[in-house]
Amino acid sequence: MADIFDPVKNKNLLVIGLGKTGISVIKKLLDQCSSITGIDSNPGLNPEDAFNGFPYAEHSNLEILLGKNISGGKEILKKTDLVIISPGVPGNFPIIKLASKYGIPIWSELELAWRLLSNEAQNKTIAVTGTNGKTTVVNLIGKLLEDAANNCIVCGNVGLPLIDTIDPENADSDYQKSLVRVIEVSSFQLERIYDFKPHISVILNITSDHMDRHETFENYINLKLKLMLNQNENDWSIVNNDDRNINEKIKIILKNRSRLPEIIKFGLEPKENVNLFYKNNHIYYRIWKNSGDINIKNTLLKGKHNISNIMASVAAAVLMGTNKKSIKGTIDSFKPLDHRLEYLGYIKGLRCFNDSKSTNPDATIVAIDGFGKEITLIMGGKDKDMDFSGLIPVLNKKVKNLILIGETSQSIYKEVMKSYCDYNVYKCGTLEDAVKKGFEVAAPGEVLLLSPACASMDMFKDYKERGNRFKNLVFSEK
Ligand code: UMA
Repeated sequence: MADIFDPVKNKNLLVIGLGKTGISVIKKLLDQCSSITGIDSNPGLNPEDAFNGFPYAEHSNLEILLGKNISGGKEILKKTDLVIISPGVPGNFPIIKLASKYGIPIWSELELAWRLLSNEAQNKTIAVTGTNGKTTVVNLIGKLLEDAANNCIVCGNVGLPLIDTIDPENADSDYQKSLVRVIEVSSFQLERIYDFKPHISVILNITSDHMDRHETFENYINLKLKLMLNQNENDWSIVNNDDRNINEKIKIILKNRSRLPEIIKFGLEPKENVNLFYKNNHIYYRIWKNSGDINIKNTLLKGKHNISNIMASVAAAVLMGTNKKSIKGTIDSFKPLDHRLEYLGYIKGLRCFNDSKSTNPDATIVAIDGFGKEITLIMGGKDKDMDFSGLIPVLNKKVKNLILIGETSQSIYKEVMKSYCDYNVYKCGTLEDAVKKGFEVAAPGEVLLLSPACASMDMFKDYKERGNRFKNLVFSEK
């Protein structure tokens, strides 16, 4: 019987980035490879903390190198057969450029994990990408399948590397054989895929994000659509018919390829060419031999964008054989995730919401859409070279006070000042000051909303830490 580790057996690996991804890769492969060199440009990284109890020091075939200018690039690469790169590490990292020059294969963790999966397991994969809504959709699909008695695991960019779902010792167990992997996939992970081919791909929406990494919007769209490029007529691709960027690019892809997945389209309006649409609180679907409608009046997921997210998830569930009654039950009970327009309560006369997961302008546009002109909005964060021009005109309709924080506060301020603006604008050095200012300037009955439109890493570890800090600050005002 083939060993699942054949693609890496006895090879010399270079693992770049020692965060969640790199550490998971090393732990899984250390006993299979001749050697692993793990490098990270953070000189202050503590391997004891990173490996969290794993006896890494006992493995003589593991070398850890830390520091901004990791020396000996050429020397390391002389003995490297394969490079595994973490999603957060950009392609212009010096040793990556050198590895490319030497023709050494460079895989993302997604590609690596894919090659370790059996064909049977590969055929039970659902991969979801998009600028916004991915995490909600992977969790909803996971719940839809679980409630219909499937074994299922939600993984990927959501926080659990795909490689962690592989259990070589129990690969033949009924659980592993029946396991459906619902994978959240980011544009970073798609940069270095080659064979990765999910059985069902879901492409939710594409709007501007991560411009500091991908440079042009065109590059970003192309990367997102790589999710479906290896798929063939035995696979399915669920796509958003309302998204112009997806639609235009898919037309080109369909024209130029001979082997294509079956395309399932969802859209908010009833149209001839869509397989799922929304009307009067119902989702209507016509997917392969299945058709019907589901009343989603009771869903706790609010907003038009969430109707699209529900349609995408229903499509995946129907393709996996889930029945209508079970789907409705799950949609009725599924709770919005933390940090996505999460209602914190009526505090000191204000309705307070935490939307820390909004890490790009489009997510904030969607978040403020459901409110009237009543918002004190806390916005700003890490600078990703984002274009805020689409967001600025929307602020006039909804915002009474704009409170800016983080690296982008100056550039957003400049953009706002260039436009006509009828609301007050404040700049604050910390989130603490911003929340204080919010309670000071918002009028009773109005809304205090954190929806940053930017990533968090200029001030926080991640969006969760930012959201939790916001919640604590708001609750301490009670
Ligand atoms: N590092 C370098 N050199 C660099 C950049 C980073 O050495 O130039 C090192 C850092 O010092 C750090 C390590 O790389 O020690 C971090 O690697 P990483 O940034 O790839 O982070 P991981 O901990 O491996 O987490 C990654 C994803 N992070 C990113 O894509 C930035 C996580 O997504 C994901 O949950 C995890 O893998 C498991 O799959 C987070 C994310 O922010 C949530 N994703 C972006 C998003 O959703 O917008 C794409």
